[in-house]
Amino acid sequence: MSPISRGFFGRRQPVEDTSRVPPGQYVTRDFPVLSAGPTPHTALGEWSFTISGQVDEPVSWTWEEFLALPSETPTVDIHCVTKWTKFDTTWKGVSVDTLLSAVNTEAPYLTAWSDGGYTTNLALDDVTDGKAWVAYEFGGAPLESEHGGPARLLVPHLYFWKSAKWVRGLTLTPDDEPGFWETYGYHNHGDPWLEQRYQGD
Ligand SMILES: Nc1nc2c(c(=O)[nH]1)N[C@H]1C(S)=C(S)[C@@H](COP(=O)(O)O)O[C@H]1N2
Ligand SMILES: [Mo]
Repeated sequence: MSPISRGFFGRRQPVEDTSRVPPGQYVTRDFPVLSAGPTPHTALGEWSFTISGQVDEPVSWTWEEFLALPSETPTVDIHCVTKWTKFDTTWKGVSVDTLLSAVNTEAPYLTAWSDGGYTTNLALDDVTDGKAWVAYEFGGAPLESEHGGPARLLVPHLYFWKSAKWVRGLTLTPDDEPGFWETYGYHNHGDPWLEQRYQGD
């Protein structure tokens, strides 16, 4: 008998494209929920999105105004520092380029802040040129609150803790100010391809 039988191949799962799996990650089809605190439930009538800080003039959108902004439908792979990677997630949202075009700024950094008090810091270079969105649909449906609805930041090229759930605004800053997990020892940048999980990596 041949050492590798037909039955063996017949039972095999489809092989993942390993070139899309960053070092130390495994691929999951689930969508795990990871939150540091309770899920906030902000009524859409109370919701707004604000760009403030080092800008010429702060700008705010209501929920209705936000939905009327030009939107995009990115399909992206996401990578959590707890080692799961999920392929081909589909979103709808407004690109951060579109949002930032409403202000004039020289600031090189920003802090994304959320209902519930979560923050995360990002370099402007990491969220511009088509690299980040404020997403309000996942898989063709309104984003579920446990996954950050009504809207969350989506920065798929960095570990998923940078993708702030329940995001309400971006504060432009002259200096890089560590956010929630960055203060607790997570890496400041968080590039999954460089395995920048924790400070010192
Ligand atoms: N506001 C907020 N955003 C957050 C978090 C959080 O605790 N609060 N956790 C982060 C982490 S560590 C991860 S891995 C992802 C998880 O997103 P998910 O629950 O949709 O999978 O959200 C990120 N954004
Ligand atoms: Mo995470």
